[in-house]
Amino acid sequence: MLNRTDLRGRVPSPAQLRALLPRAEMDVDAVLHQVRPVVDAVRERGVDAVLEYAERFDKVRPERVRVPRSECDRALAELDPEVREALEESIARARAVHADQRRRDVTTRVAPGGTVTERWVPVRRVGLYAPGGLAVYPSSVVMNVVPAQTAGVESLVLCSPPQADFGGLPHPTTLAAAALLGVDEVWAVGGAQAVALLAYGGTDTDGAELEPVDLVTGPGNIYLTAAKRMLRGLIGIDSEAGPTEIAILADDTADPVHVAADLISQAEHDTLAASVLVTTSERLADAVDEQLAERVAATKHRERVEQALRGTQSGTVLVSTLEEGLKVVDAYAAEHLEIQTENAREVAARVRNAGAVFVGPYAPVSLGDYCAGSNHVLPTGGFARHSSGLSVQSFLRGIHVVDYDEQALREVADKVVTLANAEDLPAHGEAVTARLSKDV
Ligand code: HSO
Ligand code: ZN
Repeated sequence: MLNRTDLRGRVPSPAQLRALLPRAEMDVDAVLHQVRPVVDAVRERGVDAVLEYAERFDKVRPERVRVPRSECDRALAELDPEVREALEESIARARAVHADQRRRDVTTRVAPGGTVTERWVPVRRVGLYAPGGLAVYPSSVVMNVVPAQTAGVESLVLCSPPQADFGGLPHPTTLAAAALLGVDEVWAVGGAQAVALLAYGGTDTDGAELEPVDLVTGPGNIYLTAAKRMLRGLIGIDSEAGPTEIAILADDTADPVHVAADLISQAEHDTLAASVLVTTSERLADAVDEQLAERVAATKHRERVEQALRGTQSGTVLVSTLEEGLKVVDAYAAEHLEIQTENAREVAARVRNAGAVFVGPYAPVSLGDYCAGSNHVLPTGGFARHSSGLSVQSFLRGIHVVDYDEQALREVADKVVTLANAEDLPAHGEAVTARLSKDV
């Protein structure tokens, strides 16, 4: 069922491997020209433009864009109690993990009287985006809100598209998740308009103000991504999210049922999703193919899954050794990487590039999607080679605070002057000597 590439005994260079394991194409630049007029209109006409686009794209024109707090409370009261309990578990675990990961300020005494402190300061105001329509992901609301709150972001606003089926409000599960998390500013706006409104701010039909934000995070469609790319600089953004990916490094100790189930689980997201098996065992590869045929036939989103698994972005790679397998998965740099091998922990410790690593037979990616405590907003498209997933860190800036007294400055003054002169920037040196004119 999966395309097969046999690299046994001939694993090529990382660059060649990347060509052998192509990503699905998502050409954000190609839609920039469609998104620019939307961004310009929201900048010039604010909420009026937002409402026009709601009519055009979401097929509903809400009376106002800001969602009253009472609507979030109502959505929470009406939420299925089992879903509520599961969301609460997800939130509690994510909070525990993220709280431990908040960095502490560090002060280094460089010389007597001279210190540099790295002070971690939260971004003041953040806009979080939750997609609507087909993709209603309360779990992604959790994964964006929890690290922001843990970082100490004091002002959070959630945007999600208005839904015709819900009277122009965002999806009720999204509203309920916001209420559970204690986010009380929610606006019903989607797509590129949402990013523009968050960046420029605006005034609602009833006079409510949306104050511009400093940073926007959260997944969305290609138009939202294009708006983020366009407005980056005026606002900060998280990394651009592409279609989801799972890679599994497995040997013949892996259970083909687990492997197949996990490959299907992420293929369920999107026809462009990538499911990649890297294995030392041809026997396992065959057994996984058999399992896939059986399970895909019975899965709810069969067509989508089939298309994703048959796409050139998915496949099986045969390797001779786990060593070679590690080279392949490192070159690929998957969003999610499962290690289903003997001594999985040791193998996992040797992975260099992955958004998140799932170790052994009892850590499927879907555990991480909802309830492991880890974050599920992870780098796709090979970005794991240079970037991390969303974390508390994404909402903090490290500010270096330089604190030297006279003696400490005096001691290093000649070095500063020398370097300043070497760069032909003598005024830099003079800023030091002017303070120490007595005897430098
Ligand atoms: N696997 C997705 C996250 C998600 N899964 C949300 C289910 N809901 C990207 O990491
Ligand atoms: Zn998922």
